[in-house]
Amino acid sequence: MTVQHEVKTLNRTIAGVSPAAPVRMVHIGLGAFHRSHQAWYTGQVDPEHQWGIAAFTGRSPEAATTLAAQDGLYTLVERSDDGDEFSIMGSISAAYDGADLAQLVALLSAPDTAVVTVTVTEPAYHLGADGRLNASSPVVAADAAALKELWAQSGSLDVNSSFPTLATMGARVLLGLAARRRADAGPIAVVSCDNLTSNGSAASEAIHGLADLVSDELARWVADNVSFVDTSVDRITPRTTDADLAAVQKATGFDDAAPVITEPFSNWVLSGNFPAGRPAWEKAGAVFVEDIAPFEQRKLWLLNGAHSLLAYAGQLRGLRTVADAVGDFSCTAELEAFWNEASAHLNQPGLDIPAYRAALLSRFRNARIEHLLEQIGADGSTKLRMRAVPVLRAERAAGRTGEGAARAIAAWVDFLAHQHDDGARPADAEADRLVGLLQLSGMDLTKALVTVLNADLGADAAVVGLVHSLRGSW
Ligand code: CS2
Repeated sequence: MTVQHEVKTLNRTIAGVSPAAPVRMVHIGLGAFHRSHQAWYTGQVDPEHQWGIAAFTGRSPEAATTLAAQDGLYTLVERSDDGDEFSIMGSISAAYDGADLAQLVALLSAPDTAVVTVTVTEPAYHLGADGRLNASSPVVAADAAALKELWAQSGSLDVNSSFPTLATMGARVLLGLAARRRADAGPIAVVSCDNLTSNGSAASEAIHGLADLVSDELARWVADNVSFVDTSVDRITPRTTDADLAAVQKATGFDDAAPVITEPFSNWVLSGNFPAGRPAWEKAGAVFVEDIAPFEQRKLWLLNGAHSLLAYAGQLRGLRTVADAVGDFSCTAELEAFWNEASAHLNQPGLDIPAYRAALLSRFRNARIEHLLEQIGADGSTKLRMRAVPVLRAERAAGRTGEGAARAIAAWVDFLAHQHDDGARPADAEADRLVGLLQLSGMDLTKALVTVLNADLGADAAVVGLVHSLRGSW
């Protein structure tokens, strides 16, 4: 006999979750990763309910509409080899459409708002291969012009009446910061939680770099009042599927339209100041360090670098998930070769690379986490710049070929070429440029795509020759 359970609406009253905490943090980029990571850490360490999060979407408003309808609540499913654990998370106090600049301005003008966290994905910082703000990108140029005009009209980005349309994270946050300056609401921390090299500097480039284009006075205020914190963030969070929605409803009885699936593991390393305070994230295991570089490199090269290699080499071999790829002999051999190269440049004490690699392999093998290679393969042009290029360069500087890292690049080139032959457009923020280059073939194509990642490497005939020789070996 099947017992029919009544499905309950998910809200704070019915779920018995405390009322929403007052907002002290603003988040930009309301996706699954924010909810499995920063929102989870905050929920773990805030028993007095002092640190509510107001989360804004990055692009479409959809995630905010869904979450707002459930009072900001969602189920976090921690999925291990042994089973699932379900918890209802309440640290998000409010969810808004990222285009709702009036809300953003109001919250950033409030002295109680102490922290802005950001997860908008790598390309959304609009930085060039040199790490500087790409001021000639049409969206950046349009946002800079809109802010400049507003500044010229009001002398302070006074936006009481009408708001401009701003597309980029940098411009939206800058508008909010300008309002904070006008309100004299004090200093604040901006915390990038995206997988970028020196993500604090990247956020500074995206925001402060734009302020430089708008007004010297505003740029000075940002320099004096905004602390850009560097972080290394880690928690594998695949896309939620329909089957997950059904499993959550079955296990909890709640009709949750936005659950998040994640692994039990999580890690957060931070470096920088919080001039207006912060939640005690260290109580949930976050680590504060002076020098983030070694931790960031360990994570970006060993975890993310491996992910990108597996994403392309795995899909070229017809594989679907990370767990499938680490079950494939050729993929794991390539993975180990890449890891050996990267590890040679991770020598700082305390990194414990052998244990880190072993733990990564078992995380990747968690077959209950359906982490799609296709999802990881998106935006390769930005990701490989930080995941494979630094290892290749370090290997060559040490007098070696860097074949392991070059193979990740070769896999990307072949993957793009195959996709193009099938008539599919690359899932990449630089798709237009890539489509143009994919008209080329042979060594010309290899050289052009290596140049997209790094101009010096593209000009190095030995590197281009090596990458080219590794193509087609899947
Ligand atoms: C992945 C990351 O999609 C990707 O590019 O490499 O999202 C990865 O799963 C996370 O950084 C894990 O912490």
